[in-house]
Amino acid sequence: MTDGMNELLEGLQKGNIRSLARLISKIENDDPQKDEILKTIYKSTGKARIIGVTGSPGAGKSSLVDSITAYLRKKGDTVGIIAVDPTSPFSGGALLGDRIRMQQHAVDRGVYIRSMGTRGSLGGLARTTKEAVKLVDAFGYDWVIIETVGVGQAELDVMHVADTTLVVMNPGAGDSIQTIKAGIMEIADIFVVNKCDLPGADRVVAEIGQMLDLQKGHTEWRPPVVKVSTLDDRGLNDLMDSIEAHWGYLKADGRLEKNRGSMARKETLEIVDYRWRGMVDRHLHYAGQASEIINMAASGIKDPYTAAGEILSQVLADSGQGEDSTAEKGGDIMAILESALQELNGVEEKGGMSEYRSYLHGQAYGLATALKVLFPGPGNYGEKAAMAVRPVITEHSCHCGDDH
Ligand SMILES: Nc1nc2c(ncn2[C@@H]2O[C@H](COP(=O)(O)OP(=O)(O)O)[C@@H](O)[C@H]2O)c(=O)[nH]1
Ligand SMILES: [Mg+2]
Repeated sequence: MTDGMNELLEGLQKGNIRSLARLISKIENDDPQKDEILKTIYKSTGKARIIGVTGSPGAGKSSLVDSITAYLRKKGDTVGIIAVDPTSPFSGGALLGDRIRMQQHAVDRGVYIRSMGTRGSLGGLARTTKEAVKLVDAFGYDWVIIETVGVGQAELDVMHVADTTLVVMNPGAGDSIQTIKAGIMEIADIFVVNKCDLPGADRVVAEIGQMLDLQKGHTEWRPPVVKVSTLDDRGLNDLMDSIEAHWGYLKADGRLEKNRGSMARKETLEIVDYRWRGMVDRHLHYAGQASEIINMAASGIKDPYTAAGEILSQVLADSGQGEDSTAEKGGDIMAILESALQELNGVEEKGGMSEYRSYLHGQAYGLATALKVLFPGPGNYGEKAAMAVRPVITEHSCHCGDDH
């Protein structure tokens, strides 16, 4: 780690906001020391309460975050905000935004607002945002609020790091329940019907209620539906009460630890995935055996299956210390696969979270395929992997099948 970087990390510990901002920029720009940064700060994370706010553009997410922040500041809590919403920056039209901006201008060190640029993040928006949340958490803010537009997989993925996720809706036809994506419904811990000063709020509340009645899996926590208007903050106290109630629910029976543990597990798999892909990319990028093999596949000299197998062997051999360690790596990959399957089991038991589930499916298949190619033959890892994923395959196809 360079001296400059150590200085920044010290600054972070001492509560220097400029250090925090510069570290987030380094993460966004995929700095070579990024992994080291995240490794160093990890032990300081886990203290902040993380709130996710998602919903359609214009639903009033930024305004709501403003209101929540003002509420929390009045209590003396500090708040870091990560906004992934390029269409509606905090400097935009939100009325009450002025309140926070004024505080900021008065050097309110208790609030930090960061917009994540969709351009800047080389490492993928979801990952970069999650990493920024870690930095803000490590900095020591009591709360981290993440705002994303609920449009794509990346935005949904970000919401998994939140302890409590608010889905913001509005009165009116344009935001009718039918138009809301299933994935968003699944991640909601609390529904906020914002702009309840406009007509039709009760109808939306009723529609959400009906939808919740139809859904299974809310036996333990049925997401409350709270009417709010950020114009005069009516309903804000109810919302904050609901957030507290959800926190109480999480704290009971170790759910919070379990959720965060499952996040760390998912994160580990993502890092393995990403580093593994990086290793493969590096091999394919530079002239050498791997890039020659892929060229042979391109020109039809080798079939893609053989070529893939050879490339994987090549990458493993280069990354390790010869053949002995290849066998060890088989064990390592097998362990990761087992951990993915275990996670998958847990997720399936809980129901819901279909996006995460299919992510884990993909992960398991990818690892099993790698093992089959690298360690073929009876009794080897390939066979073990095939057996390990078999129940998942059967169960998965059952979900998709007709009437089993
Ligand atoms: N009538 C009404 N308008 C609101 C309310 N909250 C936000 N708005 C307006 O809705 C627009 C979008 O708000 P914004 O917070 O930027 O939405 P975002 O895109 O979801 O972040 C702005 O013009 C706000 O002034 C509300 O409670 N009632
Ligand atoms: Mg916004």
